[in-house]
Amino acid sequence: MKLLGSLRSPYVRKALVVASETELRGDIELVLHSVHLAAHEPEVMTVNPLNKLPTLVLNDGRVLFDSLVICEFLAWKGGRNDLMPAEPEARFRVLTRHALANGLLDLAIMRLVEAAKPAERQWPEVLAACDIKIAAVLDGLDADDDALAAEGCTIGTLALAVALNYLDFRFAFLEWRKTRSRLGAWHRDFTSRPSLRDNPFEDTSPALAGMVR
Ligand SMILES: N[C@@H](CCC(=O)N[C@@H](CS)C(=O)NCC(=O)O)C(=O)O
Repeated sequence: MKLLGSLRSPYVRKALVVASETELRGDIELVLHSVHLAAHEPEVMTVNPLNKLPTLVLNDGRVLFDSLVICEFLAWKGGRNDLMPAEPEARFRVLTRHALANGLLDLAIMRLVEAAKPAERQWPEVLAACDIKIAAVLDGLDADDDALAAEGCTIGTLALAVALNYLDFRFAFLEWRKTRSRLGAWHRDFTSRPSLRDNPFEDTSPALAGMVR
């Protein structure tokens, strides 16, 4: 299988982490691409007209996206039903946890893109609204740490661990742990998993350095 990806994309990292959890990482060739909302990458577009990473190309040519679909596929292929349970109550809980984590990532990326614009074209209301929503997500999770601990390791909690790591990677200035010690403690324990340690973010692109805030 080929995974079209980038080591600075949190959605790609989530797929790689799930690949490690399911012991399928060795079956995946990571093909690096650089994509941007304001451009398109012909090689990615050939298999995914949305131009999005991650995109998984199976050995028989079938193509899977987006990251949740890829994660579900890997959990199924790796026989890890616990990562995405079939029982409806557990399944909807995991899917909702995943939606919250992916929504947090969407807010972080939106903020990154807005902040990277020349100052005269930035929309300060968007930046402020992103900060309010990101804080609300984090406060809610901090208050709900018992449920988080009870969930164990699922596609939802793996996605959340990656999303919090992404805040550390791009938004260290937010210091999200400062007022959220319970969420911080959950994240510290959870990120000792080898799947998370073995698939770090990497960014060698100097062009992006200015996009951090
Ligand atoms: N909902 C998608 C989001 C993926 C996504 O937006 N990836 C970014 C990289 S971090 C991308 O490919 N952007 C290129 C573009 O929007 O053209 C998923 O979960 O896979």
